[in-house]
Amino acid sequence: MGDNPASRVYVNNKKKACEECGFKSEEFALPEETTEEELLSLIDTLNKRDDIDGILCQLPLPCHINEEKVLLAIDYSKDVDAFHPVNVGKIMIGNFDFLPCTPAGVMELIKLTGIEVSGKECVVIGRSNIVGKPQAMLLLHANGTVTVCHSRTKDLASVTKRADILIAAVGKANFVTADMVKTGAVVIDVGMNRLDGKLCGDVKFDEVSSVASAITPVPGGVGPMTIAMLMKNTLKACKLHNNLN
Ligand code: L34
Repeated sequence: MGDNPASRVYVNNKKKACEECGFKSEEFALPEETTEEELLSLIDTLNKRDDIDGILCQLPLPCHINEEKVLLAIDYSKDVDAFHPVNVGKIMIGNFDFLPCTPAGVMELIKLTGIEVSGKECVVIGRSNIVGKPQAMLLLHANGTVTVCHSRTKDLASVTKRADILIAAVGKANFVTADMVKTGAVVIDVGMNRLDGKLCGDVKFDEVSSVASAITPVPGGVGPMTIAMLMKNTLKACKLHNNLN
C-alpha cells in the first residue's frame, strides 16, 4: 500500500520467486489514500477465497492504517509471514505451522553452512517484532544461549564481543564495526539500508569480514533467504488447506 520504492523492489522479487516456483500470485497495489476499512475489506475477501492459500500485506503501511489491526485480520492459516498473534504465540511455544521469513532464512543460512547453534553464545542486536524477537526465539529453540541487545543496552560492544553468532537487525548502515566482533564469530547482516542510494547492511562488511569466520553480504544474503522462506511457507499453507502431506 502506498508508494514505497523499497517495497516495490521486494514485492517484485516475491512475485518473481512465485513464478519460478509455479505459484500463482496476485498483487493488489492500493493507493496511499485507501482507507483502513477498504484494506480490511480486501483482506476479508481474500480470507474467504478458496483459491488463495497465502496472504501477505507488505510493510510498512501508511501511518493512518493500524498495522496491528491489519495483521490480526489476516486468516492465520493463510498468514505466510507468521505475523498474526496466533502464529507468534505458536512460535513461542515451539509448535508452529509457519516461521517468520527473515529469522527462518537466517536459521537456514546457519544450518546449511554446517554451523552448530547448540550451546553457542548468540547475540541479536534489535528487538523488532518482525526480526529481533522471533530471531531470539528460533535461536533458543536451536539450543543457543541468547542475548537480545537494543538501544538501551549498556556497553553494547562488550556484549556483542561475546557472540559466537552475531545477528545484526538494527536498521542503521555500517553500525557493526570490527571492534564489536569476536575473532572467528559468525556474523549475519539483516540490515537493508540505503546510503546515498546504495544498498548496504548494518555491518561494516569490509572490516568485519577480516575478523569473522563467516559473514553474509548485503545484497545477496538474508534478503533472498527471506523470499525463499516465504515460498516454503506458501507451499506449507497450500498443503494445509488441501490436506496434502
Ligand atoms: N509483510 N513486510 C512483510 N513481510 C516481509 O517479509 C517484509 N520484508 C521486510 C519489509 N517488509 C515486509 C521483506 O520482505 C524486508 N523484506 C525484504 C525482502 C526482500 C529483500 C529485502 C528485504 C531482497 O530481495 N533483497 C535483495 C536486494 C533488494 C534490492 O535490490 O533492494 C538482497 O539481495 O538483499
